[in-house]
Amino acid sequence: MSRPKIISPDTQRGSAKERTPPGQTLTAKWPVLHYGNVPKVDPARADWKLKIFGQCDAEYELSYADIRALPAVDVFCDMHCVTHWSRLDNTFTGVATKLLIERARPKPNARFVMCHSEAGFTVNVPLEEFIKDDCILAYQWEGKDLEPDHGWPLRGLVPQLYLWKSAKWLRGIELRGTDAPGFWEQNGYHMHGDPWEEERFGW
Ligand SMILES: Nc1nc2c(c(=O)[nH]1)N[C@H]1C(S)=C(S)[C@@H](COP(=O)(O)O)O[C@H]1N2
Ligand SMILES: [Mo]
Repeated sequence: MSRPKIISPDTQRGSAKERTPPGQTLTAKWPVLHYGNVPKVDPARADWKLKIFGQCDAEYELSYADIRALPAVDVFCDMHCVTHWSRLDNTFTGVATKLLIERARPKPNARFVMCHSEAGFTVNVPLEEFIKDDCILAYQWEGKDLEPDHGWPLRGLVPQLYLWKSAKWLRGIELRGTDAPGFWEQNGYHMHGDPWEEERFGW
């Protein structure tokens, strides 16, 4: 079955050098970064749900099987970590955030999302940016299921922002009328996190 392939706009900036934001160095490996331990997650358990809630008219939950049965897309994108590494030419597979968010029918005042992960990790993203065509909830990388270290069974993917905005081990998306700092933002990271503007730290 052939899936739609979405080309992340930042991959079209030109040469590898032109695709590398200021202050970043390219790596061929995919480093692992997160706070705390890798959670043990069994998405086949009945209590594993992805919840879409908050400022919307139709809150809902999905099981992991529900998510894997939804239409999938491939996203070709670059990753930029605030710790100064970037990795070009990645293909992730997952479900379009736009499809998931629209189904919840956001209220007109919904302008931000807070992603909620295992163990209480959170990250904030403007709603408009979270539902861009190349933003997905990903379960595969290069055609294989994600490794637990990288967020299996499900992670956010927001390629136009620093990688800390891509929550691993995702369990919920909250629609909000106001912005609020997530875990790393409370620890000094930028509220927005655009790598091209070097929005690394501070609000
Ligand atoms: N749940 C969770 N997701 C997270 C984090 C975390 O601490 N917990 N760290 C973020 C940070 S700081 C980075 S750089 C990326 C790293 O993703 P990777 O380990 O797959 O490279 O995950 C992000 N997602
Ligand atoms: Mo990070």
